[in-house]
Amino acid sequence: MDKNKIKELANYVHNAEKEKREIIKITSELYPELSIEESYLVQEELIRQKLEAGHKIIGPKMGITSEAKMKQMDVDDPIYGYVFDNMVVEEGDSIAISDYIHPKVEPEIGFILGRDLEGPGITTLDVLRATEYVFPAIEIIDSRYENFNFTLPDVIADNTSAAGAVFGTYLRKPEELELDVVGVTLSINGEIQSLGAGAAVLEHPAKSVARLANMLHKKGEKVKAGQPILSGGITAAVRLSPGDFVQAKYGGLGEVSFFGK
Ligand code: 0L1
Ligand code: MG
Repeated sequence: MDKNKIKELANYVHNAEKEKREIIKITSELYPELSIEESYLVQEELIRQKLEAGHKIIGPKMGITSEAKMKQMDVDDPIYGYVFDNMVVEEGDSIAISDYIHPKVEPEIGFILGRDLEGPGITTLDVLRATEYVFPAIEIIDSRYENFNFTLPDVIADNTSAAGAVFGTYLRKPEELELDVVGVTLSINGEIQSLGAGAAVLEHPAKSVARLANMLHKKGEKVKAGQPILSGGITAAVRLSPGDFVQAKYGGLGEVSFFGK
């Protein structure tokens, strides 16, 4: 794929994000042959454009981390993208639903590493030993594609639907918890909409961070100390509507909440 095509596809998803409007997936007509490798080139260009516009990367995020989603999309690897500074929502604050296209929320376990992790060969144990804190988080996903209808390369090019992140302030050392059996409920206006346990994320959320380190190695990058990392959705994502109070509660890891106006 030549540089002009990469730019054209990155502009396509970036403009949709800026203008908060749905687009037809890239692989429908624009570039049906888009491969996974090429889609990461489009994502890199999208990220370059965002940095050029003055936004800053806050940390990486993992996506398609549940067996069910991986099977559904017929893939062996999860995917990654990035949370930017303009996506961060303070715990307890409000967002305007009209600032998004068709937002959904999913509860996640966040990690902060005390030292960089560089693949290959990073294991779940390596991640746990390098982790300074884990914390509760909610990711807001807002695919730029019509009806969240996409193939894997489409969603990678779209920065894995990243649109918002609420980082909870309840910090715990990883050895204080068994992260795979931490239970999570996601409630909207006090009613539980979905629930799950940490093991829904690749059997263990730390395994997801290990996979991230090993995938980033392929492009000469590493997972950096100090950055909040979203390890992947623990439950199915739930659609947001104006007036929603969103709350994720974790066994032993506190809770995190925000409002949608
Ligand atoms: O964070 C995620 O798992 C979302 C990845 C993209 C899939 C989606 O938008 O549902
Ligand atoms: Mg997610």
